[in-house]
Amino acid sequence: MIKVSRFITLDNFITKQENFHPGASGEFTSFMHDLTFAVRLIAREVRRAGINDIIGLTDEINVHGEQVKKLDMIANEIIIKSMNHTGKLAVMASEENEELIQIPSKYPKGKYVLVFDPLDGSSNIDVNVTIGTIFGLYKRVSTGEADCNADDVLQPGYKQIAAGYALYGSSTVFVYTTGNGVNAFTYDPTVGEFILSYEGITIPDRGKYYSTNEGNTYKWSPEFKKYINYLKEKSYDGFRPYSARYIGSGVADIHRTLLYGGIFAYPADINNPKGKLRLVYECNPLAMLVEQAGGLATNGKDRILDLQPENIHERSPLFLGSKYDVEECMAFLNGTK
Ligand code: P6P
Repeated sequence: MIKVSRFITLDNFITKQENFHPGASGEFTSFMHDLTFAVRLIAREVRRAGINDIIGLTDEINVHGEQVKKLDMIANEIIIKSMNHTGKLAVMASEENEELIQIPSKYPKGKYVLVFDPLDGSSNIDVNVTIGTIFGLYKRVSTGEADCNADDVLQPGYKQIAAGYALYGSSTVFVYTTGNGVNAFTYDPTVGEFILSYEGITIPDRGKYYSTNEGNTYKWSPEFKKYINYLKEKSYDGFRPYSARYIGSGVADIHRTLLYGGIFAYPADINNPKGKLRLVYECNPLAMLVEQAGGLATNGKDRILDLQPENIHERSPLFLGSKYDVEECMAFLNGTK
């Protein structure tokens, strides 16, 4: 799906975007160059995973008690080592690290705070399903040369100055926003550049797809069960019954939702009272992208981007996608429909 009126590389696009930000120092441009370098290194490892035989479980257990596949660790290390010496970041937080990732004292600190999930959807690595990297970027709030503190990463999502993801699928696609719309770039390894492939992504006001794990149906609230059953009913409104689409790799499911519309939902359930997805480095970046594309993202009650995180790895229920679909889902959840 190529929707562009011009051929332009990501580096040139970002540089031109500086015009939207008077007084831009070029530091964000440099940050994005460093980040997309890390993405290209991760893409190389993902593509070689089967050949390198690095697939398979390690004996490592991550902060959530889940066995970490080697590729998660490699992606995490690639991002940390690509970003910690650039002088652009003051601190980082990753799904794979229980604590904040401070900038080594031998490197200069910068003004940005990076939060990321290095390889989301990792349970799909062995079956060659699309996986991805998710990131959010904030301005540092602490001051001075001392180590940064949790306040720097526990900022509400509306304070993000940039957010995006990289998809490692049939091609490597980089999607991001700085608050001026959403653009996608596809990596062309023959020229070694990310090239603009979709300019100004806008999510349809309503879609025909719902994306949720129906294996959890018995654990859902009666209201959400009622909503999903409603979507499956025959009707003559030209939309219902919706089609089910669920890969189990959040970035892939949400990328499709962004382009085709509909709703992605990972609700709270009897086992996960706060849902499964992580607020800081999954829900907030994805919520910024979907809102910038004209959609909505809520936790079932409140706007995701307005939530005040209490800890780095906290979870949140997530309902995001087309405006009409999210609003209709909320009406079922609050009992008005
Ligand atoms: P379930 C992947 O592990 C992930 O964090 C998201 O990428 C994905 O949307 C979700 O979990 C899938 O969870 O419980 O449906 O397998």
